[in-house]
Amino acid sequence: MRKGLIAFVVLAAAVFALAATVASGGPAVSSAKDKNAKIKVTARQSADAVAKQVYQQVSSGKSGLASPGNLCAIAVIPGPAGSFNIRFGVFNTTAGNTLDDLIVDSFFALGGNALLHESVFATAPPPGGTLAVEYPNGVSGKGPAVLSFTGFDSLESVAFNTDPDTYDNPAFGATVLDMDDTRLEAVFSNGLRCAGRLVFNAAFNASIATLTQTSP
Ligand SMILES: [Ca+2]
Ligand SMILES: [Ca+2]
Repeated sequence: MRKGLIAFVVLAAAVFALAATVASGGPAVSSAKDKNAKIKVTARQSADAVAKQVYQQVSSGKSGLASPGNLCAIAVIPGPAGSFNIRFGVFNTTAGNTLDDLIVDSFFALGGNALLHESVFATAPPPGGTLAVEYPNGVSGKGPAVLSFTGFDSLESVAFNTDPDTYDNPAFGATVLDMDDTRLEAVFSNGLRCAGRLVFNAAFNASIATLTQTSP
């Protein structure tokens, strides 16, 4: 009798564990409730159009956000501040360098509490070039996103979405404002290195990072 009970408990525990494994089965299930992962095509397209407008105004120098001298790139996430559509537009503003690698690090985002990027999706490569997601690629990301490009020439752009989460909640809905203080690092041809951080700009209704030269 007692053996039977123990066998039942062990079996029940095994069934429960299996059910829990299936229920938490990776990004597909966790992202089903994640507002950063459910972005309509039309929302992405309008974000890309807004990002381009912001880029044109910021790169003209009239906004005062960037002086064209040592500006290397501009990254834009269109608002509003409470939007869950974390769609980046990144623009190469150099005079002749290709942008080869981009690192998006949100460790200081969410008011210093850190965001990690579970996935990168809906990518748009530069015209005539390629975009590769180096990390996270096929795994649930646990930190920064890393992208590499070919043919990302001056005055061209790329676009992509990420799904930012917290370290204890893989379905966390991060807003555009939560992304503030995300650091972007860009590696260009000929040894040029540039970095900048995202700050939500109410006048543009967008989060903007101006990447300026750090090396040489
Ligand atoms: Ca999320
Ligand atoms: Ca997620």
